[in-house]
Amino acid sequence: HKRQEGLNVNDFLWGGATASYQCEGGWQEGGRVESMWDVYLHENHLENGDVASDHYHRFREDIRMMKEGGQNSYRFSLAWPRIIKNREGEVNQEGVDFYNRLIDACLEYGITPMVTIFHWDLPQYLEEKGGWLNRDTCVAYTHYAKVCFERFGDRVKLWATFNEPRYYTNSGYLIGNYPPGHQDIQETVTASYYMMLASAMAVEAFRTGGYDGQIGIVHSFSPVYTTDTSVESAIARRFADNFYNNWILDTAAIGEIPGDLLGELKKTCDLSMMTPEDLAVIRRNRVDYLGLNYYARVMVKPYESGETTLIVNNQGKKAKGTSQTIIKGWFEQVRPESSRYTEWDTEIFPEGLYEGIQQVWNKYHLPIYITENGIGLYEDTSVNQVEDDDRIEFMDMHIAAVLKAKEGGCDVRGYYAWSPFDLYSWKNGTEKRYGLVAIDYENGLERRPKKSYYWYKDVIETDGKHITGK
Ligand code: BGP
Repeated sequence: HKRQEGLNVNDFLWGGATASYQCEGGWQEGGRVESMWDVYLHENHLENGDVASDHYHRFREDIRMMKEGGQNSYRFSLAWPRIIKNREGEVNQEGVDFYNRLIDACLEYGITPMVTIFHWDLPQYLEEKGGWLNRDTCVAYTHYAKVCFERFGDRVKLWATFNEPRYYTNSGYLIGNYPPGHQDIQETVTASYYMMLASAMAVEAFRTGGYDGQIGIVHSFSPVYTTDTSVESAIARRFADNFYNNWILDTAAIGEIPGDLLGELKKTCDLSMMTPEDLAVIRRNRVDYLGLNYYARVMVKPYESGETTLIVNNQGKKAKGTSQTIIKGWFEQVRPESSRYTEWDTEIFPEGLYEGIQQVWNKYHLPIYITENGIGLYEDTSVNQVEDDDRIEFMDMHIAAVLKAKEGGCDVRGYYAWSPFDLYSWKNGTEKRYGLVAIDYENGLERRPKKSYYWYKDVIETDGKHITGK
């Protein structure tokens, strides 16, 4: 295999991030088995990722464009259903070969791969046995992670065990808008716990295997704000911070699930799956770095009334303004009216990234990568070049926040645009576009760089000199 040359490991990583299900396509090729997303989307007749961006066939072209766009790193995920064939854990060599080609292409172009082991595409054969509600999945995951370290660890030095366990379990088990589509608090707690346990088990396998490099976790980071400085608001903030962040970050970085959170959960949930042996695994296997995906902050106020309500806008402008979060007894989300919002109700608040990085750095003192940041927009991609000035403005403000935190002494080591090219945005389909490169889904999936692609290239080449922060 080819080795990477010419890249200083101390270089700040500027890249783009994707996820296997969202970009690869080729869902029945190369011995890939079904994932829970294939089954869920097919059965419900929803827009799917059968073809997606066809990265499975065009990854060379995509990576070449990253290189030509000045990027020096690519964050992507491995599809478990391509690598492990069945519950017995047999390896699919064709899947391994595919990722070998992809990793080699990165190295050929001087691009540092940052590899996510699990970004939501659980093999259906495991979902059928209860998926993340079943501890056996932790064992299967650890076997899969070991296969990845063995086969790719000679060239991959930056690993993430999971992408956004909080978002995954919330969507799949609490809100119910993502597979498996349940709405159950107990299941949410069980699945979240098992994912964090699996993460720690993979970290342990990484350490005992003596692999070279760093292993971390990627979190959907929502720094919490309150409307005032009352005691009630401070309590609501703590509840919200436990709900959104601490459950993942404390567990991964300190090795401890917050005690006050466990105390609350214990009132209504069965926590007997948290055995002393497994809690010890969590405790002794902390991550090397934290990956933060930042889209927006969350502002909360004390809980007043109503049932637990979680409404996510997966319909864009058709449902603008309908998003809502109430966690009964804990907090209610507030929508700051003076703020700007995307068509999918995401607040635009770059200050939250600056303050959030500081909070995370001060609390955990671990290296930080901004593993995702970007804006979903409706775009007409039939033109020669999409003039995505809104994306440029968004990225400018957020990169300014990252650089300011870095200059202020936080150990931030990289920034990844979500996403280097257009891809399938889960339940939002392909009309919610994030890419720096447009994909013309109607015309043979042709790739055409948007204005932001050239803008990002200039940012990287000038080390952010032209960033305005406005
Ligand atoms: C993160 C996920 C990504 C990606 C991104 C944008 O939560 O890690 O997979 O999809 O958010 O979100 P969405 O596609 O829902 O707009």
